[in-house]
Amino acid sequence: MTYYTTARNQAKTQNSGRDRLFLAGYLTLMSALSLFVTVDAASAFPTQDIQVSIIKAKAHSRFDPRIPFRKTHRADFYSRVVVQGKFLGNTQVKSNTDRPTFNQTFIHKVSRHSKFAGIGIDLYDSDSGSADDQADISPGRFGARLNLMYELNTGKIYHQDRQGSVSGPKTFIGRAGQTITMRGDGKNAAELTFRINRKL
Ligand SMILES: [Ca+2]
Ligand SMILES: [Ca+2]
Repeated sequence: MTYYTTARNQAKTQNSGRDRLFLAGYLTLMSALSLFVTVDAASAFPTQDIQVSIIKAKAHSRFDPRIPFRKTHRADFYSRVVVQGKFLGNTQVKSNTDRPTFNQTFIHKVSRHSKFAGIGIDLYDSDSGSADDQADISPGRFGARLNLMYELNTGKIYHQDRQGSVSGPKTFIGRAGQTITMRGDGKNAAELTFRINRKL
């Protein structure tokens, strides 16, 4: 009985210690959050949301070896999105289909003081047991990645064959809100349909 009481008291002491620890952690978190909010509100830079929607893809080459009576030769596509050098995420992998539909949107805030935002879209064929193959969705001589330049104040979208400076060669391909399809012409050719929206 005595032992039980002692054990219970010990438990009580431990609990209040844990409560204090929890409270300290909570306060640290709250002050960190308030700091974050303060900094965000204090920065007078207006931002613009850039929304990159990966709609669908289509294979124009075979990505996996053919095995009789199986559909495994079809591609296992997923796409990855980078805006202004920041990796925003991957879509889901759509296994064994050469015409996957993704309909996934990635959002990135950019300062409206920037004139252009660089957007990179990759399409990969997932492979188990070896490195994933990159599909070519960029027309032109260079690279498989789709390098885009998005002009913030006009909503114009440009393709750059080779990722380079803003002043480098670029081709106008459409505007914000339009559904755009780009097709690669090299090894592992495929096409990707996407849309870029902006929320002011
Ligand atoms: Ca496959
Ligand atoms: Ca595969």
